[in-house]
Amino acid sequence: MKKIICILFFIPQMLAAQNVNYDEARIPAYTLPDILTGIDNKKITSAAQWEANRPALVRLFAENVYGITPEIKSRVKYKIIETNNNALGGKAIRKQVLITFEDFPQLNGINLLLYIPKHIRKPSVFIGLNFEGNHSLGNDPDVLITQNWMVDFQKNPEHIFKNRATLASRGKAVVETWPAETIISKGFAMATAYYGDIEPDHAEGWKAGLRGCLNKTEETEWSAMGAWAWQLSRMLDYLETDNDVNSKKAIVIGHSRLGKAAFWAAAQDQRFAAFISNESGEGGAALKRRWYGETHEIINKNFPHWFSGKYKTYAGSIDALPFDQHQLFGLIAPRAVYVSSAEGDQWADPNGEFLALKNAEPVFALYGKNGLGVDAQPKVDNPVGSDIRYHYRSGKHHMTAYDWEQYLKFAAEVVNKRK
Ligand code: GTR
Repeated sequence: MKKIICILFFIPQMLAAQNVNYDEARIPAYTLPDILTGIDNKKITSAAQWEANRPALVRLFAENVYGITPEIKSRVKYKIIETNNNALGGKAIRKQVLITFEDFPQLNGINLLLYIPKHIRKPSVFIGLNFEGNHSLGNDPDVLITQNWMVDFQKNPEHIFKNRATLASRGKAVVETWPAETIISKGFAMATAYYGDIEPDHAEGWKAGLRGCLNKTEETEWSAMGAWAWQLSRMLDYLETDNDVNSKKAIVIGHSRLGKAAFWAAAQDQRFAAFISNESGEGGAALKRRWYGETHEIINKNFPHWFSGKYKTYAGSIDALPFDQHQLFGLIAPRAVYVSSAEGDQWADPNGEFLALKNAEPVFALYGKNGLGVDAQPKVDNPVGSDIRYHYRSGKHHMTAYDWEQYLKFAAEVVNKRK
């Protein structure tokens, strides 16, 4: 398993090896745009002023990076495919909900898998996308196998054959991002869906996905990241109709590319009560201006569909971007946020992830929220912060039991306690 993840992770690094820097001392000096200067160039000194600045800042990120999410008005149907009141050894309620869009019959719809602990009434809920279908996450035999196209992450035809999941791939996810039993035992619900339900993750994938339904060309307003973020909001729409969970306490979480999508979803959609970035790196939690690990040029070369056409025009001139990712964290305030990096994941620029969150502190302070409590990136396995939190884990690019231990603590201490 670990070997597969390493291969996956290192391919793009090998492709672009000549441009990759892992030496902090070689990073050219850069200046971050002042987070407390509004789009109108006026100084921001109150939460109200930050709120007033919010829509224009979201718009700026959309225009330049993630693409503009169009107004999509399609009638939505929720079909509860099945419910089981004795799932996960009798500890959880399981629901599988098919979300379809009347105007886009070409799409199979979003298959939402929901586990709800039985010992808590209306629990907070972790919500996020998964890499290889709901069935790949655990050994629950009744979870439906996704029929949709998927990236051949594993290079193992027993699990993914001709870009489709096989029966044998149940419980065989390349990244075990969702420990359902642990989440349930701590009194939280989880809601997840396969990210390829809305757009297959390849350069031409938009044609078969939601963006294709809208007849937008790839290079126009929005991007695959935008479509996946949209998917997360539609999953939350459903949760708002489900009385068994507390949708006001929805914690959007994502690993790696799915962390980038979750970040953009949380920035745009303030209904998400909290955001957790697990090694989302370039295009996610990491500062763009730092020449360290994956860069703007590399990510756009390897994944041209992830971001908007406009974003590509900053190749070689990233300093010209009128913002950086610390401001995207500012857009999460005053909600709770957790960022995690891993020592064996220098590709994601762990220190750049820390610095982005650190430089967002002034916005959280406007709302009376505490900062990280440290000035420099902490040592490994030493979580810091209270309202906003960060850890630098030992080990590789992954989402581990250690990560979840911190997230569940954070959810109990911060998210559950908020009004
Ligand atoms: C890598 C990519 C990263 C990250 C990762 C993943 O190949 O360079 O930005 O998104 O994939 O999603 O696993």
